[in-house]
Amino acid sequence: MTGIKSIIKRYPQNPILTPDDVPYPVATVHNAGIVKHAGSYMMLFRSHLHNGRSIIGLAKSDNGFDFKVMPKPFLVPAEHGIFAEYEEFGVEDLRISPLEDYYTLTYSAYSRHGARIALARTRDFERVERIALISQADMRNVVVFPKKFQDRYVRLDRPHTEITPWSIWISYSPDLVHWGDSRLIMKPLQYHWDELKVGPGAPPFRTDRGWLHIYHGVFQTMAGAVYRLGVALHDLKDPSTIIGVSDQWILQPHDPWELTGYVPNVVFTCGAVPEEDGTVKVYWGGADTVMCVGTASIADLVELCLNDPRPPM
Ligand code: BMA
Repeated sequence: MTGIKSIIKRYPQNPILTPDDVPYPVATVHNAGIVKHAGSYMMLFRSHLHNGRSIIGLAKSDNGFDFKVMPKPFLVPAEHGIFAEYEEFGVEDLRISPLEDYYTLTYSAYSRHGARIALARTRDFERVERIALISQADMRNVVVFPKKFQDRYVRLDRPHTEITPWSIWISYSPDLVHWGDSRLIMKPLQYHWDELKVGPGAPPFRTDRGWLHIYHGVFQTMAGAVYRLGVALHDLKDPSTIIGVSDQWILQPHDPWELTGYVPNVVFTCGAVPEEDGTVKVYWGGADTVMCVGTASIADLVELCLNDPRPPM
């Protein structure tokens, strides 16, 4: 039914988290950042409240498949100061990058002024400290590499513009707060599964051959947009150089909870966990309503980027 060899093997007990698993009232559970911390999988997932605005919850697991949601939300819109002004309409699609002594958290802050990116950090998934708003509007989908390159932090992001197709850019920072030297590095490809837009997905992780980045791509159909996942490989020393982008998607909506829900035909990732056995657990929101997981061989994903590439631009 998927039409291509399934690169990501879906966990048979998907979905792994639904609104019913959350001990406070929510309409959805999706687009979660995830990381392994002190032997546990920590998942920071997005939920729509019943007023249509989003907050971030925390779920924990020992095996990456069975998650328990904590009784209280992890991050809700700030009530004071500059963050309150820009988070008024909600916080969305959080990514987690282990960086030095902290986990760096990047998320979309929504307000009457548009969508922009906020950066926060946590050490223990109990206390969270907001650091800075790191973009203007209109920006979403910021992922930070889990390492510095020549003393600078590096991020991928996706500005909105009507002038060029929605594409992936790279930027650099000495301190995680001030960003610059921005360049466009990857664009949607015309008449291709990701022709409408591409955007960063999970924070990239290191492989022997390069940094592997699982991104999302969108195709417009007569029945609306379809969100799928793809994969790109970035140079180990210079992440602005893309070594290869798989021509094929690696996941498309297929299961009933991916085909219908809050937004139909969506698989959308904000997190993946590489494991020591050479596999990666990829986490995605199904139809913006539930959380799912699947497993892929890292070597297979790398091979797709190297052996079956499409041009990055
Ligand atoms: C994007 C973002 C995601 C969402 C996706 C599909 O623009 O809003 O949070 O999962 O659309 O609705």
